[in-house]
Amino acid sequence: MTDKGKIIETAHILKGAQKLVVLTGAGVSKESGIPTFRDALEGLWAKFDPQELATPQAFRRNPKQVWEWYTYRRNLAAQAEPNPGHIALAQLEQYHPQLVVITQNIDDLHEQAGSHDVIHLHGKLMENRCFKECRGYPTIITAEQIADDEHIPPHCPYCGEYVRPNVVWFGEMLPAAVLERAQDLAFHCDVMLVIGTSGLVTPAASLPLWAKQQGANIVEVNPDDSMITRYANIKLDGPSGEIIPKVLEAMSQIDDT
Ligand code: BV8
Repeated sequence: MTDKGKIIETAHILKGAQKLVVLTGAGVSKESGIPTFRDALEGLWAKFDPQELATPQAFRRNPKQVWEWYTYRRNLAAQAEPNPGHIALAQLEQYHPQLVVITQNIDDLHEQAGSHDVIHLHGKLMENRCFKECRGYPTIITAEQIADDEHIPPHCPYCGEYVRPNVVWFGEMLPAAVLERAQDLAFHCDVMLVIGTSGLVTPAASLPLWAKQQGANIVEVNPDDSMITRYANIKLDGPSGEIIPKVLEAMSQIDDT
């Protein structure tokens, strides 16, 4: 099937979905200038392997290095704008007002683009919490609370321990309520649109598989193949910033009469 044919078929599938769910990974933010993890292993972060640094062990071993890595990523994210892929995903809400975007990303570009219900499986880059959870999980520490703290990383204003980014590191459990909601959506959707993920990290990568196993239609958008490609019903090859707007355009051309 031609790319144009796949775009039109995808438009019909998304428009006709009863319960559409979206799952995104780092690829959806690449055209906003935020390197993906795959890039990171070769690219900007070549000297920092995310799987090494994004762990509680790395933070215990070298809290300053880990904190500064997140500061670098926060500065990147602060300069990033939602790209046409994020914006088109938000426009999907005109057809599916209750649309949920489940993301592995810790940036807030989906929210900035206008998506109203975003589940962050792996936390939020711009939030911080006490490393020791001194007031329960999560003990959120606001920017104001540490504004005058010169330490790197800053110290928890309640207990004096280190402050850490409010993200899920490798080897850490995802917040139970977050994972339960994402799983419930995967178990009950009839279409899952999977964008910009290599499908390597679990349990996030299991969501499209669970959706497939309960009969959902899996539509994947990715310039490369991923762990999801082998069971996707449709694979749209290309960058999401190009592909998703084309799908939205095709949806608007569908005559509902
Ligand atoms: C857990 C937040 C229970 C932090 C992230 C052995 C020992 C210990 C653990 C494990 C183990 N084996 C497996 C595990 C479990 C582990 C895991 O999956 N490891 C992997 C590496 C094998 N998972 C966990 O630890 C999770 N917790 O399982 O708890 C447990 C506990 C203890 C022990 C066992 C189990 C927690 C995982 C969460 C980690 N935190 N992020 C931070 O960001 O700093 S993960 C992080 O990496 C991202 O959030 C994301 O999930 C992942 C990167 O994946 P992608 O988003 O897919 O990005 P990637 O770069 O890989 O791919 C980009 C894609 O985009 C590519 O396909 C590319 O082609 C495409 N693309 C490129 N350009 C575009 C594009 N697509 C569209 N448009 C474009 N323009």
